Amino acid sequence: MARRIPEPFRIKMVEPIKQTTPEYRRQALAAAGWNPFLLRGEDVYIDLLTDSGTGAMSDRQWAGVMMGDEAYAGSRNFYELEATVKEVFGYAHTLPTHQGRGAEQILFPELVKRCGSQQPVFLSNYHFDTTKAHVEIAGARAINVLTPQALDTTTAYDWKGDFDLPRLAALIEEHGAANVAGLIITVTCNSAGGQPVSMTSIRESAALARRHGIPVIIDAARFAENAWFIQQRDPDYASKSVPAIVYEMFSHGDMFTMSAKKDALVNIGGLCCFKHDENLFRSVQVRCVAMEGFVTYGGLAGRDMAALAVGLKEGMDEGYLAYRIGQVAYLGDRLAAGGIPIQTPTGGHAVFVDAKKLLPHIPAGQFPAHALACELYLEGGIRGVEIGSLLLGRNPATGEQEPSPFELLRLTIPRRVYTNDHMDYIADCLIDIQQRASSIRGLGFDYEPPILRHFTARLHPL
Ligand code: PLI
Repeated sequence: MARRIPEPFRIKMVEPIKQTTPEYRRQALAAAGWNPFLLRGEDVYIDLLTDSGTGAMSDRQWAGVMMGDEAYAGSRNFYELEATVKEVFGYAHTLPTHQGRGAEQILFPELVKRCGSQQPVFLSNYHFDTTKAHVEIAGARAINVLTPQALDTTTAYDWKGDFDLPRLAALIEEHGAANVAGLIITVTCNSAGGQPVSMTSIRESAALARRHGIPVIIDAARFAENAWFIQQRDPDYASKSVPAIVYEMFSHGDMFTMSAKKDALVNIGGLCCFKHDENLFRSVQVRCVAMEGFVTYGGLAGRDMAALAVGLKEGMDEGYLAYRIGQVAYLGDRLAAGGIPIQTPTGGHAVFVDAKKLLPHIPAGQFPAHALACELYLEGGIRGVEIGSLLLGRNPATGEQEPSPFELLRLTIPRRVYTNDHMDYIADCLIDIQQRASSIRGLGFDYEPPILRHFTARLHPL
């Protein structure tokens, strides 16, 4: 077995986390309506709800925080951030935003306006939930064009974040290029399991869009993890550095939106950046002032921008990335060795457990992955998140619950927060649960909100 990569840092400050008893957890979960989203964070021992804004900042980032320039306009930290964006991505124009969805809300309406179509669409390998929401709020439709290889969790494939390129070409023909407001390349592809997009898919999808005059947007939340996968898996890039691969990836885009809460290693922040297009930048700036904040802070404090500028570079450190993605892979390997079905290979930021396979006796309408999430909390105080039928919701036309193609439990690993011993504990808990899998029950609703129900629904075991 390959030697595990240990943490490339030592710990300078610790945050105690509460250890609870099974009885305490049962009461806490019942009070939360059997919905881990409604638990108090302090009742969770290991929190794997998301990798967004949950990472640990470095001493250099905290030093940056102390150097915050809180000028309303023209903060020094903005100019440092803008210079870092130019260096890392080669993009001329930078707007800070409060987080990823802040960038989406100021950019997409301008792209729709510019497209001028009555039936605008965006095409993406896969739109993240908020990305889809902002596409729809801007009056467009969000269409996913993911490689079919991603749907088969049991068969390993290196590039499960890729576009289905023939289908992308067909969709551009079908809708007419004039109706396509943008091509969104999501790196890595979160919804497919944190799976990477190959340089070939980035290059060819962007070239196809460019031939049709369609703007190319990169959803850059996990840009560094994607570049690391390219370096590891594509022999043409084995000798290139991660920063060089990042630069090349972004050379294929016209603009990017970024939730900096992931690979840029900050607790809050986002970016909306443009390679050349000054006109578009100017019109998005106007929206930024109205919705996010003045153009040199966009909803962030000066100190947040300082930490972000440092984090953009730290997130590309190859020693860190080898450990980071190695830790996720280690958890996946331990689970797979214990017989737990997972999406293979593991992605950059999370392990996705296939609850449809682990709990085949629970039908989609009784939410097997959510039942597994509850059981994992009861077992070990660990909080994961369901990506399945509960998240999918009902068909708005028929009101029927339709089964989701996936019933997954996402175990999302925050960056630089938990040790490899924590990974062993998570694996041990899930392997113990597997012994009693057939006794786990599905859930029914006590309260079902009409939209985005997974956040606030209240349920009970059947
Ligand atoms: O949560 P925001 O607003 O900073 O970012 C939205 C967002 C955009 N794109 C992608 C690929 C995301 O993964 C994303 C947020 N992801 C969250 C919150 C997650 O838990 O995966």
